[in-house]
Amino acid sequence: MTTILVTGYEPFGEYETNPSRRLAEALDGETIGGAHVVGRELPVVFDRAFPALLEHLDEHDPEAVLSLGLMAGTPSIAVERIGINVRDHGDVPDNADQTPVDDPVVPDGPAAYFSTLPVREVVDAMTDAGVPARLSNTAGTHLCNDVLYATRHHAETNELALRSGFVHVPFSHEEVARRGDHEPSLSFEAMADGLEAALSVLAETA
Ligand code: PCA
Repeated sequence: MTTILVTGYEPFGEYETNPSRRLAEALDGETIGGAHVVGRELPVVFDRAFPALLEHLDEHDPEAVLSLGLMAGTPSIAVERIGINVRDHGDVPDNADQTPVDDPVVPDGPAAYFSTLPVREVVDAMTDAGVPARLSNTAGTHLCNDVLYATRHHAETNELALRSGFVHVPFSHEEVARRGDHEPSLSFEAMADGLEAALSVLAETA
């Protein structure tokens, strides 16, 4: 059976929750489109996130990796097209208080890697399922970009068939309501439906 690894992140910065972690938890153990889904959490620490992902790759040997992260402020699910070789905390230190500026993810690595997931089909599957989604051309320079780039670098340099990519999600309604702020949000159920549609595409194209 095909295995797909889904990763989400622990909370970071000013936020006490991270919907990507809850989504990875909710998807863990599901069978979608005939594929077995393994959902795991990654630390929001520059030197630890990809090594943690690598351990999950070694343990589960997935055919594809769909990594998830929070993009506060996005009104829809953002399917990332590209990861760049830049590590920059912006104004948000990681959870080990590291604050890299203009560093590479991989010294002397290529400038960028495209996601190898069928990104446009994934967006279409989400919107067909009634879930707001779009293609995004920048995953930023924080941990989300880091893992997108580092996973591709690992697959390319080791000539692995592993497909991988990244999806940013907004907050869920409950998280915004609990904090009492006005960030854009989607229902948790809608985000889970969108990811299920995405995983069906990945299972079909495995
Ligand atoms: N979002 C951040 C890092 C962890 C997360 O969930 C990002 O967009 O890079």
